[in-house]
Amino acid sequence: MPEASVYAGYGFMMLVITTEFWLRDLRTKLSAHFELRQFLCKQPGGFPKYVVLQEALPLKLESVVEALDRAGHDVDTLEIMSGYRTPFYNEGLGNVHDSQHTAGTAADIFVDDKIDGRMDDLDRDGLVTRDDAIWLFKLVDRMDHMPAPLFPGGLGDYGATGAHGPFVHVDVRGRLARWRG
Ligand SMILES: [Ca+2]
Ligand SMILES: [Ca+2]
Ligand SMILES: [Zn+2]
Repeated sequence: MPEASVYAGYGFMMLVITTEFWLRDLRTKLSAHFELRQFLCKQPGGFPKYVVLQEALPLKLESVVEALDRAGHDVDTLEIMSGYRTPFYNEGLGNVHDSQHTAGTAADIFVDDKIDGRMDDLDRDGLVTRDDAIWLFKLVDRMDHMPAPLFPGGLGDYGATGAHGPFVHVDVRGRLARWRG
């Protein structure tokens, strides 16, 4: 038997993955476009690996995929730069606003259907810049402002640094929060 501990409640899951035997199981699909492995804490080092996840998060990301499709971007998934974070890892990053990640309610995402590890040119101006993160921000913002939105939450856009390209923070905290990264 693979060794893993599963704690599950209402719309909530926590996994402690203790052997490498579980690598193939990390490809388990949580929803049509997302696999379990995409949400794991990216804390460096080997096993155990951890993930805490609220069901609403992959469901919201599914609605982002749908909205992208309607906007003419047919994508297989979203790149999740950072999903769950252990409190230790999160503190090391120094991200105060991003405490949602420790609750399994947040993902830092970008669209990378033309797989090069960076955001795609969503606004089709020929460049990959912060404007593409802002384009994605506005897409999710419109979803959150629909009548009776399913998974309202926080939203922040971020420009590129030496470490990463432009991305957007999305969460399902249950109320709106907006910021510029
Ligand atoms: Ca890309
Ligand atoms: Ca662009
Ligand atoms: Zn974030």
